[in-house]
Amino acid sequence: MPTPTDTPAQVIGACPHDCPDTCSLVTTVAGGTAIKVQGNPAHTHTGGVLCAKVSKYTERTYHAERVLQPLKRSGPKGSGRFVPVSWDEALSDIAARLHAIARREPEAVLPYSYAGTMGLVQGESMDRRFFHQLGASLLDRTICASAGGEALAATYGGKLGMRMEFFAESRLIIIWGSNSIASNLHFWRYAQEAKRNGARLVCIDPRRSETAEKCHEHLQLLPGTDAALALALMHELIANDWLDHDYIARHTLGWEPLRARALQWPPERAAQVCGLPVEQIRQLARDYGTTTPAAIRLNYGMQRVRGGGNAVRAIACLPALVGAWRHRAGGLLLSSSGAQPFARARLQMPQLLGDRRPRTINMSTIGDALLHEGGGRFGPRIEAIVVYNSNPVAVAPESAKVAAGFAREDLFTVVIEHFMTDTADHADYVLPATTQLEHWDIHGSYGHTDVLLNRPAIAPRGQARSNAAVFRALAAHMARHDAAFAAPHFQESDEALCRTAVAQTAIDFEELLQQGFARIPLPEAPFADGGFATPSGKCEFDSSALAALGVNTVPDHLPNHEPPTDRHPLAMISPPARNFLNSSFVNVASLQRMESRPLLELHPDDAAARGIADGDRVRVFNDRGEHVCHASLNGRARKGVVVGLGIWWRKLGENGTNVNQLTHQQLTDIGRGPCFYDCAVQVTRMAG
Ligand SMILES: Nc1nc2c(c(=O)[nH]1)N[C@H]1C(S)=C(S)[C@@H](COP(=O)(O)OP(=O)(O)OC[C@H]3O[C@@H](n4cnc5c(=O)[nH]c(N)nc54)[C@H](O)[C@@H]3O)O[C@H]1N2
Ligand SMILES: Nc1nc2c(c(=O)[nH]1)N[C@H]1C(S)=C(S)[C@@H](COP(=O)(O)OP(=O)(O)OC[C@H]3O[C@@H](n4cnc5c(=O)[nH]c(N)nc54)[C@H](O)[C@@H]3O)O[C@H]1N2
Ligand code: SF4
Ligand SMILES: [Mo]
Repeated sequence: MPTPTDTPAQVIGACPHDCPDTCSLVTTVAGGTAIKVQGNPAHTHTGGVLCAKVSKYTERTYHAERVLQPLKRSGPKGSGRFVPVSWDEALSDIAARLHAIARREPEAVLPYSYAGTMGLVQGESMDRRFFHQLGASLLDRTICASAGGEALAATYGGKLGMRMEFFAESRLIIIWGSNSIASNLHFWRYAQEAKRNGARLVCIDPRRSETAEKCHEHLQLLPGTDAALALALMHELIANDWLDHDYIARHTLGWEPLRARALQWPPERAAQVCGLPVEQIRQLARDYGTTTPAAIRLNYGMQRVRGGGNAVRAIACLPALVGAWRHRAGGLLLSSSGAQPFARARLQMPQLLGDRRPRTINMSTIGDALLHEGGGRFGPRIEAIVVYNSNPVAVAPESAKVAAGFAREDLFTVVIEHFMTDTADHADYVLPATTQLEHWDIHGSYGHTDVLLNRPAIAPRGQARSNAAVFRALAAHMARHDAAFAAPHFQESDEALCRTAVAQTAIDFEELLQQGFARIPLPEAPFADGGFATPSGKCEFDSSALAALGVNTVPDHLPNHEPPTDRHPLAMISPPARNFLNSSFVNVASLQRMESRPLLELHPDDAAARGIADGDRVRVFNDRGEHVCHASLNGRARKGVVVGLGIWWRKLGENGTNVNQLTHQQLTDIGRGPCFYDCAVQVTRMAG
């Protein structure tokens, strides 16, 4: 840790946010205060550039509303009334409460965390050890990527794909279900380089996003119809024999059934389902079948629908059909996280469970789980929940139920946070967490393939503690009730945990200490000569692993759970706003100003049919609830689809809701994921 000094020092860190770019940060510190956070020019993928959000990281860190001391609830649940208490008082009481529940029914305790920080130490180390020792319920962390992730694993054997940097050499780039400019800015820089070298850029997205408008071609399809489009592309590849027969024969499994499936999808049929001009589909097939190298940047935006897993599988088959994998600038990238070398089991210590096998709760149905809906399916009622790195009351689907669950007076709730989020408002105890400038951590990426170290740049603000420090201290208090918590693995420091994460891997910790990042040694073209990590060693068009799960083994188009109806005739998607990171940064004034207020983008025809003008107050509703916001006729929404940009805090919404008031808890075909973009609504104009 740097000692306070008047000479500015520069500390190398890593961006902690749930973003595929995992930038290397340089924080300038003077007199113990962080002055500014910039992109590290020495790190190739960062290239000295940060997004607008993290450029404001000091504004977030020194925010006047940071929680800087432990707080105890003093009013009714959800009232947001708290009084300060000492760490010792808070932790003694929390340990006693958790112990009392756990000695009777350990599964009644539930940890709830996601990717507020992606760091291994602050995200999945001491916390996991603590809950494993307790025997608490396990959490199925499905809220973002599990449909696509498991679909990709069924097809390729893991979350692997093209290296991000080689997109710069591609001749055709299909950006599929991703607003790269908003959510993957450093990939967009490579795509721009390719464009300058003559590459064609195509975007597939129901919304005319910032990215779509900068591509040569935009296929503005209906949400949840990507598999139909992919199958029609295959149909055309077959019909015109734009196939790499040698690659198919040597490196794929199940070509005959996939071929039969694709032949059921002539472009005319897909055009109807997708709401696209048939010629646009034919043109894309021609481009894809005749351009080498061709690359697909698939992202998680398109898998938040019922058939999201099948859609990812259908798209993931395309590169093998044309042999795109033969070239390092060809293939597909959804996630590169499978390349991370970390010793996760050494951090999380699942062996602390012993022979206990706790039930697993799906985080995407936390509303039902807390309300104990589904009865026996969930087992014992959840009596205590410990939330960190997540804001479920704002981000989980069907939030009326999530909020009602968190409002249960009999639920003991601990929230470790930077701010009084919608979730923290419902806590019994709020514990102050450090930000990335204040703690150690180590990071992999799901976009590029480097490992980064985050060094603390400043001392913790107020009484804030890192997540790992909180769980160390909690374990020490638990040890008064249960000696198992006195074991040395509950005392490992944050810096030591960083070393444990890369112990016995190809990553040299000294290199990380010196320059802040290190490269994972990897082949340039992962599947040039096959070598898929599937059971067959091939790209599995037909997946035996899925057969065991009762899922169709050859990808197909599955219609949405909620197709539009007469009562709810508009499909709603709710992708992230550019200047927020999920529900993080929503309270940073300069960024909030850029996003103005909760908006619903509508197509001018859909607006006119409802007498709605730009800026009007509107009521968006379905049978689950209503959300009040303002109409935006900015030309981004297609007919029949509305876009509610996320994810505002509920308490900042006009009627105390956000878009998740409207979303439902049904799950994806593969991976048990949420279906945020598979949602039907109606919209009306409101007075005033
Ligand atoms: N600025 C910013 N960056 C972020 C985030 C953020 O909140 N803000 N969130 C981060 C996180 S957690 C994640 S998971 C990633 C997500 O990264 P991406 O998956 O790239 O997500 P988005 O940028 O939301 O892009 C999703 C796009 O998919 C479109 N879409 C919606 N439904 C469909 C569909 O059915 N088919 C197709 N083809 N497209 C569809 C949306 O209109 C949107 O433009 O981004 C990360 N980066
Ligand atoms: N309608 C709709 N809903 C969505 C989505 C959507 O596109 N549409 N996107 C979904 C996706 S992709 C995702 S990934 C989820 C994201 O959901 P979450 O993972 O819950 O992400 P955030 O909303 O950013 O909340 C993270 C919280 O962690 C806190 N935090 C950050 N760092 C630390 C730390 O070091 N310690 C502690 N204790 N806390 C910390 C932050 O202050 C923040 O409040 O939301 C999902 N919800
Ligand atoms: S949010 Fe993404 S683009 Fe922004 S600094 Fe972090 S890693 Fe880089
Ligand atoms: Mo996500």
